[in-house]
Amino acid sequence: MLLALLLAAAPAPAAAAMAPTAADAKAFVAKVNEDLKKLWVRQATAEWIKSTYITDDTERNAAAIDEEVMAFLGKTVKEAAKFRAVKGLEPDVERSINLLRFAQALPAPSDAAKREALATIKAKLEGMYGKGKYCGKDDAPADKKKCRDLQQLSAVLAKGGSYEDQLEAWAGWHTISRDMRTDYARLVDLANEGTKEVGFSNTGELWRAAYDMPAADFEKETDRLWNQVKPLYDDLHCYVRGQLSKKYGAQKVPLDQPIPAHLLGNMWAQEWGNIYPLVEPYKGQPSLDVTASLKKLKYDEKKLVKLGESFFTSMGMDPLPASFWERSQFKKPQDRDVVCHASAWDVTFANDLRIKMCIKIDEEDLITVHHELGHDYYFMNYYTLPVLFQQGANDGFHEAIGDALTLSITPEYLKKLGLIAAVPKDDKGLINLQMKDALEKIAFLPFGRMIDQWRWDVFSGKTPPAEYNQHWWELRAKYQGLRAPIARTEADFDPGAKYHIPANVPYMRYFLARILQFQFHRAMCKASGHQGPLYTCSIYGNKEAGAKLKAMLAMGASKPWQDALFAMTGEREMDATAIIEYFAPLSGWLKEQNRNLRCGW
Ligand code: X8Z
Ligand code: ZN
Repeated sequence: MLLALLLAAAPAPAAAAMAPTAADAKAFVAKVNEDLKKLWVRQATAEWIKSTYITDDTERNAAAIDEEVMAFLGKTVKEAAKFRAVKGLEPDVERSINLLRFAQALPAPSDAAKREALATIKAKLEGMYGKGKYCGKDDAPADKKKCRDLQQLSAVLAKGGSYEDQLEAWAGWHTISRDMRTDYARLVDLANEGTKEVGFSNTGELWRAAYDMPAADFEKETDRLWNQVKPLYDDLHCYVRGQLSKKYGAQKVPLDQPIPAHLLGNMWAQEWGNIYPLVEPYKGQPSLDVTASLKKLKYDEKKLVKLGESFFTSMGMDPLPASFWERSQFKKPQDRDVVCHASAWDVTFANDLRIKMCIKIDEEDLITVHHELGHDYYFMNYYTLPVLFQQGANDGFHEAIGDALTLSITPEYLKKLGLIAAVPKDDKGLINLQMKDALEKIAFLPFGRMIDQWRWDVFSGKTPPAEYNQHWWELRAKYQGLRAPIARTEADFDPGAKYHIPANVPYMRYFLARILQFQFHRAMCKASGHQGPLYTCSIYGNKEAGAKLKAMLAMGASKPWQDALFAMTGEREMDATAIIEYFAPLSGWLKEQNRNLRCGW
């Protein structure tokens, strides 16, 4: 009797009682989606307020909620681990559990004080960037003494004045990040500590693991893609260097050296469209200058955004909700600091779409408006999904949508809008047009590839704080063929002068997007029945292409990106042959031009 009683009271074997079931996992995921949505709405609300009004208060407020989100995710990711081995998980449940690990770019340590430190540093660094201004020395001429922000300093480079004026603007902006160095090093340590707790060796590995393939394979993918496009970049670099050397002299721009980084019309030399007049292949062709016409036709910010929206609606998408027009920030406020770096939002994860920009009326921002609306149309098409699936198929997809549409902003389209006077007719016109496009699209590729190489190396410890700046310039030289225009030391922190470093936005997405957008364009052109070379295709107004795009957007992140790519293109690999095909005429022309030059650096 006693024995029987004892047996009955004995607990069941531990493993059997504890083992979670597929149903438990499903319930867990449902609850996480519910809780996370509430937290993310609060976080996005605080972020929106902070980004449109940078003060100590809004920064502290955003950091406090960020900390809550980090605590929740840290705890939840660890809880989720116990479901990974459960047999018979529904595919959506399994995928959600997997995605959860990548829901934050910088996981925080479970130690509360360290988590608070990480949240505070994150908010502070982005604030430092947003508030960044360069004030000239007291003995500087009046126009250089006053404090200038990124927009004003960038305008100097965009205009392309003297070597010295551009150098002053470049060096000036690169002073704003010097004080970020110590905080950045601390952030790296804290994030790595949090990352280890969720099972990755460092934060760079976590970032690389988020692409539905092993992290090591993803790194190889980025190299494979880069090697596909590198020859075209090298040809462009060679030709552009030759033209810069003619303008500034071979002493300042030697023909066998990396190019000084301040002469490409852009603060980071990431896109070179502003130096088009300097490198225009053929003079006397119809003008491609859209900026002048936008100003002449009295475009304002709203009209520019309306033009962007009309591209999407032409393909069968819905108009943007009324709240978009009430809540977005189009113009830089004059009375306060804001984060001017363009972004797109769904603040309540329920079609509460917005963009936040400090729009300039020029061609660059016409393109950026389409880019941002691409994000908003992604949001619009997937906001009914559980919040963990409210993401791009991978982050490169999200960045590629608006850009893919801009590949259909053809001369014919611009002429119809009265933004150019005549459509280029012959081969010379085509080469001019391709040069203009390549300065944006091809020039960007090595920049897109190198930024996270730097961060991967920093997170892995390969590059310690004492080598931050030196390694930055090694990579700038290796990938882009650029050099710092003046001596740099480890008192400088040049990576911090690029938004995505202090804002901790992973950057490989933009490299992938530059390649994917041509792949998407090729697929949508095919769907539209386009015949002829890829560079002549426009999908403006095409409902078949629109339907294809919509179907992919609506998938969000609910399936591996390979499935989303397949639905769109019939291909399962990211592939640079579309961008190469697109630029075939320019590629041949560049080779001819560079015949007698010594390319490389
Ligand atoms: O950051 C952006 C967008 C917001 S997602 C404006 N881009 C990268 C950059 O500015 O560095 C778009 C192109 C690359
Ligand atoms: Zn973007």
